[in-house]
Amino acid sequence: MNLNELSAHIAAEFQKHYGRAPRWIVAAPGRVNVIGEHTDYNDGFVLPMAIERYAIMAADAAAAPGEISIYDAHFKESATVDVSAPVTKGQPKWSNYIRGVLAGFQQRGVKLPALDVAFMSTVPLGGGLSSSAALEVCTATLMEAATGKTIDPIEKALLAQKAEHEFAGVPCGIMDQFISALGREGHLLLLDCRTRKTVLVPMSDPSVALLIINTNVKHELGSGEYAKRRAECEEAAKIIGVKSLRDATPDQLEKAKGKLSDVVYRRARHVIGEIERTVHAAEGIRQSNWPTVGQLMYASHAALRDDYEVSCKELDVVVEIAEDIGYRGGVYGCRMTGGGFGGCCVALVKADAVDAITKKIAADYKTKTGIEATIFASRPAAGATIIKG
Ligand code: GAF
Repeated sequence: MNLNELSAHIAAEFQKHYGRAPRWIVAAPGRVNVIGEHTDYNDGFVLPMAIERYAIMAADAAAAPGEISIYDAHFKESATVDVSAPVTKGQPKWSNYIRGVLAGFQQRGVKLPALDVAFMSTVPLGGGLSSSAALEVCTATLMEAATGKTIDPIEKALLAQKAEHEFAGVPCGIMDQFISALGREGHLLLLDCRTRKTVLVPMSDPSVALLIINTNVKHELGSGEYAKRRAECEEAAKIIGVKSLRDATPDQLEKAKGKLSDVVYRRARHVIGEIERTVHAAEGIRQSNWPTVGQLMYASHAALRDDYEVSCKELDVVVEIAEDIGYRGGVYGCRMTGGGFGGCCVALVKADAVDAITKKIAADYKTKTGIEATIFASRPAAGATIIKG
């Protein structure tokens, strides 16, 4: 479903559930990170793009005061949030992404209006494409629409990130919420996670496409491995004697090697290398130097697999298939994307080979793992928008 169809769909669902038309419709996209993985919480660079998959909400003012009712139109499940008092965590679990954002608005001194809301999402859940950030940024955008108070997109992204930290328990960096709030059609976003400065990188060469390959192995970042990686990076920075790994050079890392455990050394080696790869890849994209960008993607995957240890068998299988198809078959590069431990790969491919590559990856992946992959292409989409209201 494209955004227009999705918008009509959620309006119809709202009408069916609440018996009237919605006054506001808002959406926020998921993302795919082209390169720059596990660098955001190390003050490094990331290079994501918003994808044509969205969390979308339709809403109207509610009759019952002090309450926001939320209807999940896909899973046919509802949640009610009491907004007459400070919003706290609650059930069902998915409502916490929304609750966290509502709490953030309250902390900014905003009196929350009573609302009836219907929502759905076309961002695959647990697929490493930031379904949670899309839901958080979508909620924040709805609050802007319903209160008439716009907030700066960077503030909005930070508010959504805080919700993820405090209500979902994932100590994530700023990448996912930033790209969902600030994405621009036709562009990747080179984000300096230290200064929060963003540079739009055009991605409009019609000869290439980005393919997203979902292994359909669900990833779960709340399980503790993500937080462990973050702590290992902090340990490395402390021992090397820098504020964060952004400030460490490969030389400094080698000098400190004797003082670092093997694991912490390898974590740092990934991060330091990945920050450099990301800056080079952005340059490569600007110059349409696709073979170079592709090689950087493969190198990123190898480091995430061997040094950072956040890949999994199925992600590795996808990358191996892509490497086998190779440049002659139209694949420039491929890597896991997002937090890892399952989820998606992203491949940079020749546009005229998309169909053949999709068929080949799907067939070989099924043979090797017994799992059906879901594969789709996406152009760089716009960030969060108010569609109606
Ligand atoms: C997850 C996090 F939410 C991001 O902040 C980022 O760290 C990413 O994993 C890894 O690059 O998506």
